[in-house]
Amino acid sequence: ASSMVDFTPWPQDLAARYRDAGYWIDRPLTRILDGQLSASGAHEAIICGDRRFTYADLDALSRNLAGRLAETGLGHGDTALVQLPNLAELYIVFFALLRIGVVPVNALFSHRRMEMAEYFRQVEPALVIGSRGHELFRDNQFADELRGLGAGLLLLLDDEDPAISLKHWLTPGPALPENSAPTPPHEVAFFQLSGGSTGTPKLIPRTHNDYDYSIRASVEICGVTAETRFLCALPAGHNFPLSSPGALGVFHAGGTVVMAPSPEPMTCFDLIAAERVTMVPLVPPAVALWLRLAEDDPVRREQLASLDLMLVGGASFAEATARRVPELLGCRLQQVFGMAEGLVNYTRLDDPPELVFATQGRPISPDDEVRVLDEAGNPVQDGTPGALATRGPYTFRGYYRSPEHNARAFDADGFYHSGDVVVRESGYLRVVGRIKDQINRGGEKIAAEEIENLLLRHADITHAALVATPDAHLGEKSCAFLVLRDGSEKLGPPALRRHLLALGIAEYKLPDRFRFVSALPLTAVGKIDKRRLRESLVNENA
Ligand code: J2J
Repeated sequence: ASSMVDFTPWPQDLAARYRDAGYWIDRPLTRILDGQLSASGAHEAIICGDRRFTYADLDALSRNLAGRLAETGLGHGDTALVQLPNLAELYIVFFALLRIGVVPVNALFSHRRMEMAEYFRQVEPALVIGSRGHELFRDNQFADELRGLGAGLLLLLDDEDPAISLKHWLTPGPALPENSAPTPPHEVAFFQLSGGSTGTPKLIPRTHNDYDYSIRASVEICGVTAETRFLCALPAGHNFPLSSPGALGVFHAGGTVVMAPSPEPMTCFDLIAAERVTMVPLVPPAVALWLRLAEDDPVRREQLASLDLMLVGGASFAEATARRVPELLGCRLQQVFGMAEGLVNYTRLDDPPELVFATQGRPISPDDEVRVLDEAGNPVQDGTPGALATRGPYTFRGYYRSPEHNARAFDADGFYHSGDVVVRESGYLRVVGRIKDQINRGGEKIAAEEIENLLLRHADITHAALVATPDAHLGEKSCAFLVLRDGSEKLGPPALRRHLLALGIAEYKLPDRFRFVSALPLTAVGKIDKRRLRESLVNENA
């Protein structure tokens, strides 16, 4: 194959501007590793359980895999669907695929059959890499299905059979062919996952140029250095722990990434103490758990002595909680408001406390253009809430193969409308609401329409609406309002959960609550009145 993976390019004038300003350096993302080899090949890049990988190891292993994959004929124009847990292999595979110009999607480990099948359908991967530790690949059924659908090669971490064992494919083999290379820097390097608000999960093509800029700039803003010891406890493929400044930012600076299986505080505190971790990105519910453990147990709190900086983002973070971070955890706080589509905002390390605690920061780049718009699409005054629209040197220009959705998500000037409601003051943003039909369950995003469609596949359900309901721990939980067919048996939550799980959705997408109603309220224009549904839940709790 020698075609390219399609994407919507930036207009020429903007692309020229981003190059002139030095944002786009026309080098592939693999330069992040190449840069470390001469100076610090022996330095530790990744600590993963009792395994330690130097930069030289990371380079050699990714080259081993790249060489073997290239030998099978994989290269430009090919895509890969990858689903790995928080292990060093996730980065090794990522760099291996980048090296030979195979464009990967990193599915989350929490994704199940529905999400995996959907990503598979969209990118038609020639290669699938999964793990026997995941329910989907425990037996051979799903793997055989994917082979039948055209996955020419399927590798599984820890398989017995060397022919398909990722561990075996990482051992030295055929050398990387001279002519194999990453995709051109202005083309797609990999796909990021969209949190989504539509019926099917959308993919975000990210180019080397745009992603690399967001990483280099984030490294500056977050003060990442070769001394940084970064704890990756969020799902490693997610945009936040990957790039804001993320593991890739740490590799760029020559620091060390310490893998954790989850943000669960007991394990993380032990790892921080043992590996002298200095930096960690977290979502707000995890911060709350960390605060509780540190508060309850002074011995535990001492384990955090090396921790210098906590980045918090992904969902609304209450100011009162933010203020407790330095006090109780003894580290600095940096708020992050980012999106896999591009735009990332940070509070700055030298910002005064009122900005650090009460805002979600300002954009990375002087060339991030941000508009805050009223319902008619006109700019609002500073201090007034409005819908966020943005374009810039690392904000994408179109979802993969989604012309209809792109027509709605982008305006005539190429600004991406994120669906967030923000207030801007002196350039700093606060996230105050949302107009997209999405539930943000502690940083995990749920597209209401996706779940409603799946609920409606149940023979006894005639109408379904999924809305957010406030939750003390997660910030938001989901509630499904259902109208049942006349005369149908009463359906209980367990049966409904079984229905959804059988369809194969990730567990975080299961509605936390169900409410059965005789009809859904409608707005004047006949749409489901979700505001009223949300209000009825709040009143219920009062
Ligand atoms: C409120 N809402 C926030 C915040 C994101 C860094 C950090 C986070 C993400 C991320 C990311 C928020 N306060 N601080 O990609 O690089 C909500 C908004 C936003 C959506 C994006 C990164 N930080 N959000 O969360 O693609 O609604 O990226 O549009 O998963 O999360 O979600 P996602």
